Amino acid sequence: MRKIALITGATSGLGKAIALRLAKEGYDVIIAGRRKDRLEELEREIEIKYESKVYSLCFDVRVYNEVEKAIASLPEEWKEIDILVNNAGLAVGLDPIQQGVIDDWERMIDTNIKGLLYVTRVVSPGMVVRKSGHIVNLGSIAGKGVYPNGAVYCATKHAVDALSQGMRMDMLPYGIRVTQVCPGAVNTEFSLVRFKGNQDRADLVYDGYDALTAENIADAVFYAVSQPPHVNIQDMLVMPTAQANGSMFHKEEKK
Ligand code: NDP
Ligand code: 8X3
Repeated sequence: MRKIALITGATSGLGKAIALRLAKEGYDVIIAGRRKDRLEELEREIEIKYESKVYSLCFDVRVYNEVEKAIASLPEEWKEIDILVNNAGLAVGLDPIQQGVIDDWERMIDTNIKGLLYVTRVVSPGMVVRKSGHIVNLGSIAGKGVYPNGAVYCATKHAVDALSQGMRMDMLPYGIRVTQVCPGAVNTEFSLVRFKGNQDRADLVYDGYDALTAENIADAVFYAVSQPPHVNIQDMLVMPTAQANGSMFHKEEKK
């Protein structure tokens, strides 16, 4: 039977890997993000590699009207979304609270909390009517603990943890599964965004150990969505072997 997955933040990193993996596994995928050129590129890649159908939606998850308009614009044959992967998100800055940059805080809160809520608010009523669906939220190790200078990002991911639990309760009568996937460090554009384009500083985050790859997390998402209907993987914490928690890493000295 045909299954449709909507993946937010599909222009990079985890979202792109998840879209490719789900397309490879036979899901038709709706890929979303703000960068149109990257959506077009991914659309072409999926069309060349896989038989699955692909549809792009370009919108900013922080703007409710844009979210509503984009989802409403889906052609009839794309409207019944089976799987929503709430992946779009970011960290901006790494500062103590007393020096925090207000605009950084707003970008994180608006994207990671409000954006996830907006997309869920628009997509979930259809799942409720059909009494079926699966929502996968990208949490983080930052939602399980806190590390210095990261309080606001960590707070947004703690919110994702709480929202995942709440969604599970509210959608329980409708058989909708809610999974939270919480990665440790994954080598994507995440740190480049956090450090506002400073590539050297971003590279240091992944230096001296094997960080996770986006494909490792796509594996985890596929594992969750491919379980039989009576099985819900509620929460997955996936860490690099060399990372114990949000702030403890075992890094090898550079030779
Ligand atoms: P990337 O920076 O590589 O990708 C982030 C994606 O989010 C991009 O596709 C970007 O698309 C999208 N995005 C950001 N802001 C918006 C917005 N306002 N509207 C729509 N889309 C947006 O980072 P990752 O792939 O690493 O991050 C994906 C998720 O995984 C995030 O939620 C992150 O918090 C989480 N995570 C990441 C970890 C890591 O170490 N990398 C670890 C734990 C969790 P575009 O710019 O085109 O809009
Ligand atoms: C991203 C991982 O450790 O930078 O959520 O918070 S971390």
